[in-house]
Amino acid sequence: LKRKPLVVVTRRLPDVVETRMRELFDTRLNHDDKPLSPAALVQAVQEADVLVPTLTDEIDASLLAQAGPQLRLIANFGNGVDHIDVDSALQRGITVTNTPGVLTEDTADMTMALILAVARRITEGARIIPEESWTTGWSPTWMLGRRITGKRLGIVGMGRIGQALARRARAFGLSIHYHNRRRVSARTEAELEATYWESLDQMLARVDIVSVNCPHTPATYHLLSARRLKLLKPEAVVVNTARGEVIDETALARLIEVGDIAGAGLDVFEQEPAVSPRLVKLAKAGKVVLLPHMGSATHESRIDMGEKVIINIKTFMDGHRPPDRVLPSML
Ligand code: 8YV
Repeated sequence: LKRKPLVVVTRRLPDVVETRMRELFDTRLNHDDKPLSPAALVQAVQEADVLVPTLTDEIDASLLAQAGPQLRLIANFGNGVDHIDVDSALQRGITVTNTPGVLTEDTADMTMALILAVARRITEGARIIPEESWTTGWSPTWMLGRRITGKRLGIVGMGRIGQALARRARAFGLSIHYHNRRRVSARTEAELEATYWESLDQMLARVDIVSVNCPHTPATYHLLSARRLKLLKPEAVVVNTARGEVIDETALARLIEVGDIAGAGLDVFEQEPAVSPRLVKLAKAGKVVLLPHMGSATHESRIDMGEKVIINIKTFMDGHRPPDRVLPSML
């Protein structure tokens, strides 16, 4: 009898996903839900046929160098693979998969929520009544935010999430501008009434809201650099539900502090879970809205992500090409 593959999962996953995994594979789960220690991660790559990591696991070249020859697949639970040295995995003949498509709508919702939260001061306003500080009552000039209808949204990265955001933003009366490595199809552009900017610099100088929706790769690290952030209008707002590393966070904080950028809504940070004290201070002052990496955090997304992981493992183990292979051209 062929033995079942040993699948090592680094974090707790929804119950239905774990149950299904146990039925299909010889599954080693992590009931603690704390990230595996470096030693436990080494042990995992030495024993597992399949590793199921998440973004809290650093799968770098030195870890992969310690992997046993039985490790054939890294089936990431999540879309972004910037915590995995994909090149080094591929060189060792290890296939890498991710979970695209199933968290698109939820992440786009959260992006829209951040845009509204910053522009209309929602989190700031939501603190007032619980803190019992609504003492003076309503006033015509109090808690004024900025209208979003009629404003220009610049989307950096027009993939699935960028497009899902564009559809939502159009319903809110925003005009859609985007920068991407490649222009999207004429049909998609027409459907979204989106204007393509080959030059990110030119787009940044013209938009009122900029949303980061591209992956973090060597090419996008600090894509929104200090120099580029300075191109934004002083009324502009920056939103990020992708990866912290795409924005020079220190420069962003500084520009908001001095009033060269109006505010920001951030769900991701350069050194998670640590967040720069300057950003925290700005959040207390109501200039920025900070969320702890919640973009795809719905029950539905997590279950669908788990199903994708299972399909990728099962297809691979059956000797076929898994649907969500990560290829070097994507990085
Ligand atoms: C997850 C994400 O929270 O998919 C991604 O890239 O950032 C989120 O969906 C995380 O990746 C889970 O590993």
